[in-house]
Amino acid sequence: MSSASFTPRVFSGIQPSGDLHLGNYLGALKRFADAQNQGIEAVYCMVDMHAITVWQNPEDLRRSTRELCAGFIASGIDPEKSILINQSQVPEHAQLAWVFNCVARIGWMNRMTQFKDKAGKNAEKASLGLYAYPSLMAADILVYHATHVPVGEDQKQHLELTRDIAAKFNHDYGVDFFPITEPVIEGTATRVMSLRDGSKKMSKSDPSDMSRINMTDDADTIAKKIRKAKTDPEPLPDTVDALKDRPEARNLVNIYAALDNCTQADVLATYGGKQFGTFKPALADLAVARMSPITQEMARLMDDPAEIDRILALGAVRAREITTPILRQTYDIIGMVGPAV
Ligand code: AQP
Repeated sequence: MSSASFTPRVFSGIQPSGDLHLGNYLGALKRFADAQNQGIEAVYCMVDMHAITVWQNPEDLRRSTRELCAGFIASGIDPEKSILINQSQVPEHAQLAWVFNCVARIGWMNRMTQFKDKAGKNAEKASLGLYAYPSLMAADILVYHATHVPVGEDQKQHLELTRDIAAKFNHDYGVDFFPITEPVIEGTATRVMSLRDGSKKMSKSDPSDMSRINMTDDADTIAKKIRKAKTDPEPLPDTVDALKDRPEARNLVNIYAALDNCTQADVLATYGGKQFGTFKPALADLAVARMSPITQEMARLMDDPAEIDRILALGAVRAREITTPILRQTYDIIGMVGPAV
């Protein structure tokens, strides 16, 4: 069964595993906020159980989870309209993940490039959780019967696996129970690249802080990072096509377009033929103008962690109204004895 026969519902998650950066904002948070008034129920999740697939200092995990919640709200997600949760407060995610561990095949997991990238040459020493991560991600989505998942391009392979797991479950048990989820990967910033290397995505775990703009950076830091961003010696071209083999230039143009809600062509209509000495200060001003109010609001929200905890606890109650019956029905389909559904 495609997702078309299910009530539309959006789910997406972000790991509280370090500082939020511009890639998370443009590839995820901003798009969630932009979509909020479309009248579709949405669940946004701080995926703390994914975060612990690599070791986290407990105090840092607590702080990052609250800061991420502050980041969602400061970016424009209204916790009254959308459901905001941290994953560990909704135990059905982990319970369904176990079922999916028994549906997914080891060969499927072996193809996941994120595991290969993160585990590197030391795969034998990686946690079992890091390996099984995509199965938990499938459960995160399908425990809500979510039909649409807005994400950055890096998550495409995991979403294909989610579809495979849903299809195999439905096939194995002869049901049309889980939707075949649609990834929503659109806009000019589905893959924001490192400011130091246009071939690598901007990432929390990059050892160089200069490679990313953090959502907690102040105006001077943002301006400095953009000034020092790697570029080539040519002026900006007049056409989008001419950016093809210029990854660093393309990245800065994409960032400008995403921050300004316009297209790459619009940016080049203004800056085509101009040197980076002109473009970078304009980009820095735009980035500061867009990010500073969010950074300030995050700091204000972080002054009241009890309020953040209250929002997450309320979100979990609302989430479980959806997840409890879906898990119960799943158990019933696979033959586990329990209350009648
Ligand atoms: N560079 C990016 N460009 C566009 N979107 C991005 N996302 C992440 N990086 C970029 C999107 O942000 C959402 C949450 O990501 P996450 O934190 O759960 O995933 P991640 O891939 O682990 O983020 P990082 O920063 O890359 O962390 P590390 O360094 O730990 O791997 C997702 O929608 C993701 O697509």
